Amino acid sequence: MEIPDMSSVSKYQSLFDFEGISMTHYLTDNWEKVKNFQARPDDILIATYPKAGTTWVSYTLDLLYFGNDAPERQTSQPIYMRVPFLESYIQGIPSGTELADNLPTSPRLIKTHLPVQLVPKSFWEQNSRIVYVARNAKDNAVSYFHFDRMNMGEPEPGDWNTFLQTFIEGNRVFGSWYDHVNGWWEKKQTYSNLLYMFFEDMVEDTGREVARLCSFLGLSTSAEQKEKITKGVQFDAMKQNKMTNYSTLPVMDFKISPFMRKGKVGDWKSHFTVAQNEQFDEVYKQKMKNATVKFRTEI
Ligand code: PPS
Repeated sequence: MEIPDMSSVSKYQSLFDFEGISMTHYLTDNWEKVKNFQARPDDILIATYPKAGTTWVSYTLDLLYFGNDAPERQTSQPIYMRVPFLESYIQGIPSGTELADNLPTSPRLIKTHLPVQLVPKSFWEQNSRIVYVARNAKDNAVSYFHFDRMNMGEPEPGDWNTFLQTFIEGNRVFGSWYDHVNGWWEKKQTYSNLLYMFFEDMVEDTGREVARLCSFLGLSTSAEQKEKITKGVQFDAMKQNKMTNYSTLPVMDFKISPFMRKGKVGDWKSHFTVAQNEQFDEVYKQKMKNATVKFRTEI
């Protein structure tokens, strides 16, 4: 595959308020097309707050649907081309809407990090299936910090403490983690074609979660196939796999941090100081006081 030229992508993107959410231009400059995107009834939207397990679930779904197709798909097409990032509009690769419009597959697998209220309305009108993945706030924050260090299209994170404070304030790209996970959780109460998954469950028992996905999607994948897929989507396998580890996307500097970094539950313990943890827990209690969604910070 051709390595995209992304040399003009700049780290010095400032965040601005977009419909009440902190965003950068790379994610809003194509907004008319995103807003008017035509979803199809068989589309599957993979929605997450950034760094919650998007790539993991995207690749799992890709294997479930297309794992037995022409081998070139698995060997020469990176995951970000197979599963377009809907709102992405970044130099060097086609926009998310363009890629999605031109996907030859059925179903189309489409990725988004949008909070629920900004999802193009055609997904709801078409009753498309949606898989939402959530990850506990502490690990999510740590993963996001390292991503903002290594991704030249993301705003500077500053040091860990500076990053953490902006994360708590909801001032990172795609806004507040708290609003994101709660907004999607509430949607699940009224929209039955939404499966709400947790990163921690995937780590605890990937095979069980693959089976859950199959049952939600009405797939009659054989036990043997499910087992093969469960193996293929393990952290080490995906880290080695050039098509899933993002090493083909030059906007990321793996010398700073790899995309497939640790893939663990509880890595926050090696980042949070005692004081940061106490402050975080205090704010969490406040922000999540009316929330019914529950997270595990260790398994
Ligand atoms: S992105 O940029 O928002 O699309 O990133 P996303 O894919 O949502 O999240 C990246 C984190 O998910 C981890 N990951 C995995 N963990 C365990 N097993 C598998 N197979 C796996 N695939 C991706 C990845 O390592 C990032 O988490 P951290 O904690 O940084 O390692």
